[in-house]
Amino acid sequence: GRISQDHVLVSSFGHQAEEIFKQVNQIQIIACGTSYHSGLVAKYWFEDIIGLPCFVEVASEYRYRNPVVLNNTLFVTISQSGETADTLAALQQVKKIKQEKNIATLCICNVPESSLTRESDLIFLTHAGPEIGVASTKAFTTQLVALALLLTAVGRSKGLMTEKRENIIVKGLQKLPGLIQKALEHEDVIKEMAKCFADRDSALFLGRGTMYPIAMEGALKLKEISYIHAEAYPAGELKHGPLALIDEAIPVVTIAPNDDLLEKLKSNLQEVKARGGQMIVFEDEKSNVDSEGNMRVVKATSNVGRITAPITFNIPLQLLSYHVALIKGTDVDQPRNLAKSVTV
Ligand code: F1P
Repeated sequence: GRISQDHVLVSSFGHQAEEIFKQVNQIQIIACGTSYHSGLVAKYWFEDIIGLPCFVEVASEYRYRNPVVLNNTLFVTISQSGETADTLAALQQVKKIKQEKNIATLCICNVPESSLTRESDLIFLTHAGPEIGVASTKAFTTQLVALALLLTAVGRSKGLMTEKRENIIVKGLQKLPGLIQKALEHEDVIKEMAKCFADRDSALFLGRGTMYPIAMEGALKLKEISYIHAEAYPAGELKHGPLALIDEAIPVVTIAPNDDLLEKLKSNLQEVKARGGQMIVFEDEKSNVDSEGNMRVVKATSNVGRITAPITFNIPLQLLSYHVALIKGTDVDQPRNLAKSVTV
């Protein structure tokens, strides 16, 4: 109901949200780690669905350079904890030129009373509940939903929403609970697949479009909780170098939704298969990736669209890292060398 009503949705970002969103000409997203990956998904959404430019950068770099911020930018920080020092420092830097450039700041955060929420003009709370483990999981899913709502709110305020665009976003979000439930049902198969990672040193994750940031997040989770070196590549980039890594010893995880990029992706997979890579493919019911030979295919979703695909496909990747970590006996909740809030 809340999504269908214009004013209720827009004002959930703050009282002045509608006035601010009307003036926005581009979005700049700043975040770290998992939160950065949700921002990268949003870039595809903003540019592809409503045609609004969206730039995304890790706070740990942004804060140490002299970035050019354009007039009428909506400066969005994303953070589970709201205390990440790099993200806060980037926000402080931009606040110095806020008036002069008509910049508004918004934070998407899971902790109501945090440094980021205190320092931002607009606040959107993700309501993910407490994140017990160090590695963000629920936070990521809820950040993506928050960003889809931001896309709707900005699109509506600027008069950029057509019926078709509304349908892509709103209908997608309404289908989400059922789709996530279905993705979770594959846990037993994923647990079985996890066995082929436990004795490996490295893994590759491939995706195209929004599945590229989802692949990056899948690789980060494997690094964070299973201590396996993992890299993510946009599938089209393989031929520009990473193909040299492929042999029988490397598991290659690919996400294959049934979208316009599927045929290209299938030909990328053939290149990996021909070089003996051990393929694990999470696909949509209708994607029909050939499962012969060294390809193991899981039909993880059915009929996902532009909004629902990244949110849903992330679930099997999180489960995969979780089960690899359990097999390796690493501490899923308290990985070595990591802190929940990186405040330095
Ligand atoms: C950012 C982050 C997490 C990561 C780990 C270290 O935190 O990089 O994504 O899983 O906990 O910090 P935040 O800004 O989202 O709180």
